[in-house]
Amino acid sequence: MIERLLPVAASAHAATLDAVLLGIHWHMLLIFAGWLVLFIVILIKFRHGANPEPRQAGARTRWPAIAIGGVILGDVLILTTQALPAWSARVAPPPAAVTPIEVRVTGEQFAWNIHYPGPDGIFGRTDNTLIGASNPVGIDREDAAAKDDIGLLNILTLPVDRTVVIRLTSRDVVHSFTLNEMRVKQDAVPGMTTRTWFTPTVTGDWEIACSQLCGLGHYRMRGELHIVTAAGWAQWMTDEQARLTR
Ligand SMILES: [Cu+2]
Repeated sequence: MIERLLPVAASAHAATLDAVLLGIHWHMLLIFAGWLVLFIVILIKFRHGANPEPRQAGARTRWPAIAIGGVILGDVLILTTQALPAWSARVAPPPAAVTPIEVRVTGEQFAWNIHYPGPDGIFGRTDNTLIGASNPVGIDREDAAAKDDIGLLNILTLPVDRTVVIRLTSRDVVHSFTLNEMRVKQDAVPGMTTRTWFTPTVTGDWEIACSQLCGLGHYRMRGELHIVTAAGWAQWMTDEQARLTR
């Protein structure tokens, strides 16, 4: 039921993260209900009418310690069985057996600059002095490896069922690259390259969002995420290559 409140889960690791989220919320709900019951019991049991003389001694049973111990145990269980394994899987590199597609994403106020290596899979040289309206990532077309590179503003097109590694950085301030449906959120930090990876499992058209308040235009720092079929991606690549040679 609660799953329906979340964006569609469209990546291979989404179910794991959703399970952590749900586990934490059920735990919180249990604690909330427990406190509520305790609060009502205390209101009734220790009302003035039944206790004309105040008792200074405090708790005489072990129940408070048991209850707090139970909460701590629940926290430790969620951490060790769900949260830490899920986190370590997310920060580890993708499995060595897969050949991922690599894409570079550079955040700036207020856009996402996306650099695809093209069919050769090699990122060509980039030069910041070449950055312009038609060349958002400053691809140097003189470089042999750069001839087939694709630089797009705010458009991330990827094939379904292929692992993607995103190399992230920023040109100005800290941004946060967010693909809700992929359950991906990673800071883009100037002067530093961070990595995030995922495997889309569903085709669809969604949004790239920035989850870090990064300036007055933060609200419009929005890109497009298109997850297409393998054939659709091959076609997209052909179309982009045709645009390059035109
Ligand atoms: Cu931003």
